[in-house]
Parts: sequence; structure tokens; C-alpha cells
Amino acid sequence: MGQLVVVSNRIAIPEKNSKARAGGLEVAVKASLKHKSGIWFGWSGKITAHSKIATQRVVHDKITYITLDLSKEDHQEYYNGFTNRVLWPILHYRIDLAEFSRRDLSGYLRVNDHFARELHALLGPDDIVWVHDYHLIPLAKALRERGHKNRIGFFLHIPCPPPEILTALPNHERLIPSLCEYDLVGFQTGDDAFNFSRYLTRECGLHSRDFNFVVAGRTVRIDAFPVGIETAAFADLARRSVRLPFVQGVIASLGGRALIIGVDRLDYSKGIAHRLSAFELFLRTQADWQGKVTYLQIATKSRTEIPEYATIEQEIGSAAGRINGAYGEADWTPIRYVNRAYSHSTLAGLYRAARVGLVTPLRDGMNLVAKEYIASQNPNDPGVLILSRFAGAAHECKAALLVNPYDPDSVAAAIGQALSMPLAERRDRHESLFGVLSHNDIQHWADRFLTALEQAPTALSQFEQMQMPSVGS
Ligand code: ADQ
Repeated sequence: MGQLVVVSNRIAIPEKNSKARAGGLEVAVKASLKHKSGIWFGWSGKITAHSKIATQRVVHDKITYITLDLSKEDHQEYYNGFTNRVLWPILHYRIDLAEFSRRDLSGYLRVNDHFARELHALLGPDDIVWVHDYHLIPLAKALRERGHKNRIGFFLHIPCPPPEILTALPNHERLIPSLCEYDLVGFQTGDDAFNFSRYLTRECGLHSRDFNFVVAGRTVRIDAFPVGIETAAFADLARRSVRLPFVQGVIASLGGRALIIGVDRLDYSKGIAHRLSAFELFLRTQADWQGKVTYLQIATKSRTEIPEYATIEQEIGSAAGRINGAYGEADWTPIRYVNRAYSHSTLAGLYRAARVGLVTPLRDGMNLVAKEYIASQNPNDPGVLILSRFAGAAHECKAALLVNPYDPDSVAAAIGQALSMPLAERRDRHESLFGVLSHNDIQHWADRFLTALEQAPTALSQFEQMQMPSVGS
């Protein structure tokens, strides 16, 4: 029996005795490696001046971390360029923001090839490989070219748009079909999986039986695996964290006002500017609430080297200032806007203290903040989640107040509805949401994906091949 090798763009090697709580991907990887010893392979996050890439190896808590550094050029072309300025916007349906260059595409393919070259030396014939996210789409192809017949699975954490949008990606035909080199391709929702299958049918002439596509005598399975959180642990954390002095200080500072919370990376996909406009509309149209509610928007800066991110940072900062100027009083600031990153315990405590969780991305693979907000609530007196219908989480969280983030009227109305929702309805909705998240937690997600990967059909029998059309038919 081989080992599990998880591959992702970025790896955080845990520091000895560190009490810091792991981020989303780290929790997911640990959940997948829980019952097996294994390897986590990826970029160290360091940029080196040398073009020769050396790997480092650290063993911690039975997981072997193997990392490589990137050269300045690789980092610029692969990471800042192709992944963040081309794949990220296009996969989030923002063709208008994509800045394509052939050079960045070459850098992207080159780094994937580096990854494959280093992995080549590590992989045993029975090892199972699980590759994460859009940074590494061509990795299986690069491994297959080196002769690896291992089971290799891929999970896309962000949305997969329909072929009408995917085909706007220059050179999509070189990149997207290479996903067929995986044995299993997992998406956050059934819609994402369906969009990809339409691409394969329309652009590659492939046909599926129950989401199994046959490509050159091999089968590629496509399915939805909605990512979860550590639901029980998060609920427990929130119960304890609401008593933290910092959280208690925030609650006291509200002076009895209801708290609305938004927590996001500062990214155009999160819809923060639209959300601020909807909150402004709420203050204008439901003026009774003026002075009785405080909206805390925590927005951690990210990808600051990329111009689009500097632009939205300015836009959002000035919109918050304008709304506060127009509606605030000497003793009341409607919006508290902060760019800090908080620990998960502080966030959990703040979520629990908030009457409303406002999660309104324009497009999001899943959105874990929505799930963390639900898990953090006091079941006897829960807050209400307002959730964009365009977040992957909306597929599971049907008992949230689902809104269209492009329609400020619907968001403003939902804020009013959430703030005045009777206790019995809040409890019913929360019970239903918490039940869904308790069932599909992060461990369940990792187990489901790995079981599907282990069971995915690989080579077809001759009879099966005759039954199914293959490439170009
Ligand atoms: P992200 O785009 O990073 O992830 P998200 O799912 O919302 O988005 O995860 C954010 C994580 O960062 C959450 O755990 C949240 O608590 C944390 N976070 C956000 N702001 C923070 C702050 N100010 N301080 C501390 N922590 C903060 C990508 C996809 C998502 C998908 C995830 C997982 O874009 O759609 O849900 O991967 O698959």
C-alpha cells in the first residue's frame, strides 16, 4: 500500500510548539492525512535569487513536508501573473480583469514541470496523489509524461465557469483538457462539475456516462465534493472565545447595538463594495435602524502586488468613509472597517456575538466564512446568515437568507428581515444549517474524495471501451 502525497501551491510548515490555528487548506490536508502517514509537497512561500531549485524536507506530526522555493521570475510569471491575473479572474467569471501574456503562461507551465520533476524522484508506484487547485492544473500531465501511472486526483477550490467563459482563456485548449490526465476531478458544487463536463463535450467532443469520461482508453471521473470545516471544533471554539477579553471589549463597545459582521480577504470576488452599497441602502430605506446597528467589516489585505487589488482597496476604504460621513453621529459609526487578520478564536467569538453574518461574494468556490459563522452561533439564540446565491455554500446552506449580491434592494431587505427575525425562526434555520455542516465536515469531505479516488475506474476493459465514445467522436 502506497502513501498519500498531497500537492498544493503553498505549504505552511508548522513551527515547533506553535499554537497558531491552521488555515483552511492546512486543515483539509491534515484531515486527509489523518489516518495515513504521507507527504505534503509544494512551494515554501520563499523566493530565491538562484534559478536552481532545491527542496527542503521537514517531518512534523507524522507528515513529511517537502517544499521548494521559487525564483523571482517563476514567482512573477507563474504566481503573480498566470494564476492570479488570468486564472483567478476568469474562473471567477471576470474576463474583463484578466491580463494574459504568453510569457506568464510559459512560466506557469515551467513551474508545473519543476513540481513534476521533483515529485518524480519521490513517487512510488502505489502512491496516491491529491493535487489542489488552479495553480497546478497541468501537473498530472507532466507526471504522466514521466511515466507515472499512479492514481492522481485534482480538487478545484474555486468556481468552474461554463464553457462560454472558459473558452475566453487564451490557449484554453492547451490547458483545460489536460485535467483529463487526472483519474478524478473534484469541484465544489454540481454546477461547477456540470460546467466542466459541458466544456469537455463541447470543446473536446467527449461524452460521459454518469460523469465518467473516456479519454484515450482511460476514464476520468468528475464529481462534486463541497468542502467543509471542522464544524464541532469550531462550535466549541466559539463557545469559549466569546468570553475572550478582546471579544467582550468589542461587545461592550457596541452599547447594546446589534452587530452585523463581514469577514473576507480583500478580493474583488468577495463583493465588499456591493455589500457596502446595500448596507447604505438599508440605512436609507429602513431609517429606524439608524443608530441601532453596527456593521463590522474585517477585510484582510491580499495580493497587494497586483494593481486590481490596490484599486478595490481604495474604493472600499473611501466608500466606508463616505457612508460613515453621511449617516454617522458623534456617538455612532455605522461601519467599522478594519484591514487586520484576526486569529480564528477571535473570529469565532466575533461571529458568535454578531446578530447577522453578511456573506455576499459575487462568485465564490465555497466560502468558509459562511460555514464558520453558522458553526459559531449559540443554538439557543442564533444569529442569521445572509448568503449570496453565487457562493458554493449556498448549495448546502438553503436555510440561510439567500440573496443576489448584484441587487442592493434584495440585500438591504434581507438585512432588515434578519435583524427582526423571531427567535423560533432563527432557531429552526440554524438547526437545519448546523445539521448540514455537522454531516459534511472537513473530515467527511477528505474521506469522500479519497475514497472516490481509490475507487475511480482507471483503464477500461475492452468491452467497456467499445460501449463508450472516446476523444473526437
Ligand atoms: P478563500 O478565497 O481564501 O478560499 P474562504 O473560503 O472565505 O476564501 O476562506 C477564508 C478563510 O480565511 C476562512 O477560514 C476565514 O476565517 C479566513 N479569514 C478571512 N479573513 C480573515 C481575517 N481577517 N483574519 C483571519 N482569518 C481570515 C478558497 C476559495 C473559497 C473556498 C476555499 C476552501 O476561494 O471559495 O471556500 O478556498 O476551499
